[in-house]
Parts: sequence; structure tokens; C-alpha cells
Amino acid sequence: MSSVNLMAREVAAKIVFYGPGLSGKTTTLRKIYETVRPAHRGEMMSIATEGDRTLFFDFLPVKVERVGDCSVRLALYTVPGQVFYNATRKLVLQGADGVVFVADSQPEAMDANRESLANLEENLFEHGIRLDRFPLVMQWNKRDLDSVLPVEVLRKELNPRGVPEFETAATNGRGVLDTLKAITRLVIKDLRAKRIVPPPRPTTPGAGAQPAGLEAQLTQHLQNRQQPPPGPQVSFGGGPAPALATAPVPRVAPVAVVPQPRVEVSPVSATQTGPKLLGAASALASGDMFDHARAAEAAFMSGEYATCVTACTDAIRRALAFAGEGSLAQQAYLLRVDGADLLRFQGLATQQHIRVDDAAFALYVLMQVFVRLNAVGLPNAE
Ligand SMILES: Nc1nc2c(ncn2[C@@H]2O[C@H](COP(=O)(O)OP(=O)(O)OP(=O)(O)O)[C@@H](O)[C@H]2O)c(=O)[nH]1
Ligand SMILES: [Mg+2]
Repeated sequence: MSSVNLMAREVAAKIVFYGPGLSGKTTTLRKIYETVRPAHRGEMMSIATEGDRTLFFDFLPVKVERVGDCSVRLALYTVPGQVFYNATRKLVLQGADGVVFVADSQPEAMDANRESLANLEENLFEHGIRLDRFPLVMQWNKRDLDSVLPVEVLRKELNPRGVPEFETAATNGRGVLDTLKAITRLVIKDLRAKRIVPPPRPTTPGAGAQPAGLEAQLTQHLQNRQQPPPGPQVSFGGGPAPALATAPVPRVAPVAVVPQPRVEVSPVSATQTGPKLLGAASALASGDMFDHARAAEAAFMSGEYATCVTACTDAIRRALAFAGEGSLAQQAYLLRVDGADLLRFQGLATQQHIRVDDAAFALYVLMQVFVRLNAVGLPNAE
């Protein structure tokens, strides 16, 4: 769902962390949240079951101020890895500009890794995208455990195309930012090739020296200098990294039925003591949209899902009105909000019983509208 505001030279891109259940997608996003300077990210939103399994998605907005002469806003999402949530995975994948495949390096997870990669390929194909031409980075996760497969085996099985790959330990952060930088680089390159992102402006003689390269600029803007460095450097294909003393992760046996979840939306922080009130939608909202987003999030958090959908409907109508007079469909078209999502969202109005995932979906559509408004700079015209 890339978009470019040419005046501000601002690019918005969507990156999805994909992979089998329990491979470490949510942990990766949390680590990014902890590592990136607060000024460069919003709140993280997680919708999970009691056992911390992702039910719908995790979302984290990140802003990189300058990449070349563009600002980049990244919308980072994770999918739920459990096999029975495929409809949700497909939905979250919609409009993605790049994917990080988070593989679990343990031998017993290989079947699940393979299945998940095949599932990614299939779901992208349904969106008209071929995986072998799509920005993709492999994240070999849980390298801190003793019994992990050699990288060569993972590569042979899961990365025959030879896309960039990183050994990571999401729990301690090792390699996580390197992975994010690599996918950002690939996405920008891809958007430049498709001419969605303008080529860099030639530098004016006498202007201040540009920081060296995209890598350096991403590092400079992402790294939280108050935090200790995330760990040793990533090695590329140099055999398994030295194991750190960490308890092995118990693998939960797959369950045949969808559990009835206790769901929370929680901004996540390592140092946080209680839930913060600001959710992802209100973090993206501007002007008087803020109160509406807050109302929708508050209703969600207190389990009033129908109220949440009503609040989102109200907020979306007001937000789309920034695109000018006309029907909702015309306004959505002008803002390039996904039509299928909007139709499904409108269908909620006639639905008798609003469930948790309906409310989460309404918040998702609201966030999408805010991201689009921000990308075209419309709320500033208020
Ligand atoms: N040792 C170790 N444990 C990890 C690592 N990454 C994640 N874990 C653990 O693995 C378990 C699952 O992690 P999650 O991040 O919730 O996995 P997920 O991929 O989001 O799972 P779903 O939401 O079900 O798809 C948790 O207990 C994490 O602490 C890692 O690099 N090393
Ligand atoms: Mg998860």
C-alpha cells in the first residue's frame, strides 16, 4: 500500500512479518518498538489471545526521517501464524510492499516453515503478486537456542532464490534492526524501479554533506541511542552463531479448533507498567479525528465491539470528508482507500452480532484511512 506525497517527498510503505505460529514475529515487532527512538515510532498495537498468540495482527508505525531525500513512513504488521487464521493473513497481506519471512530455526519447526512459505506464496498470488519478484527478506530466528539447524539447511529449504537473510534472536534483539533495514532498502529500491518513488535529487554544490548511504541513514534515524546496542553483528551464512544461554522455547501442539480468546489491545513496552491509553489509531489521528479514534479504542478495550464499530464508522465518514464532497465511495477512491476493505466494513452496519474481530477490522480500516490522509497531507489542510 505504498503512497508518495511528492511535495513533501514522503513515502509510506507497508511491511508484513510473515511466518509460522510461534516463530517470533510479535517478539520481533516488540523489539523494534523498544529499539527505535520514541520520536520515530508510534504505539504498538497487538491483538492477541491470552496465550499471547496473535489473533488479528500487530501494528507498529515507524518513521525514518531521511532516506536519500525522502522521508519514509513504515507501517509494520505481523500476521497470525496459526494455520486456521488464513483469511486474516490474506487481509493483512493486502497492499504489502515487502515481506520479512520469520522462520523458526528449530528442526521440529521445518514443516511449519515450509507450509507457511507456501502459504505466503499462495496468498500473494491471490493478490496478483509473484513471490519470486517481490521484496522479501528471510529472518532465521531463535539462533540463541542450542538445537538449531545450520543456516545452510534453512537456506537450501527456504531460500533457493537467495534473498537477503539474517540470523536473529528476537528475544534479545540480535539482528532484528539489520533485517528491518534490509527490507526497507529492498522496498525503496522496488518502489524506485516501479517509479513510484522519485529518483534522488542531485545534491547542490555547497550543500551540507549527505550521510553516507541508505544503511547509515537508516541506522542513524532508527537506533535508540539510550538503549544498549542490540547485540553482536549478523553473520551471513557463516554457520550457526554461538548459542547464548536461553531456555528453549516450548512448542505448543497445534490445536484443531479456534480458541475462544480473551483479547486485549495493548501498547507494548518493555518498561511499561500499565496499559497506555493511546492506541495505534489515535496515534495516527490528527485534529478532531483524535477524539473519535480514542472513543473507538476505548470501546474496543472495554469489550463494547458494536460501539467500537459505530465510533469507527463515524470517524471514517469524517476522515473521508477531507477528500471533499461526494459519496463515501468517491471519497475513498480519491484517497485510494482499499475498496474491498471499505465494502466489508460497510457490511458490518447490517450485521446482527458484532464480534471482536469485526471491531478489530473496523479499527484496521480506520487506521488505513488515517495513513492515507497522512500520506497526502490532508488533515493539515484543516
Ligand atoms: N529463545 C528464543 N525465543 C524466542 C525468539 N523469538 C521468539 N521467541 C519466543 O517464542 C514464542 C513465540 O513468539 P511470538 O513472537 O509470540 O511468535 P509469533 O510468531 O508472533 O506467533 P503467532 O502470533 O502465533 O503467529 C515466545 O515465547 C517468544 O518469547 C528467539 O529469538 N529466541
Ligand atoms: Mg504473533
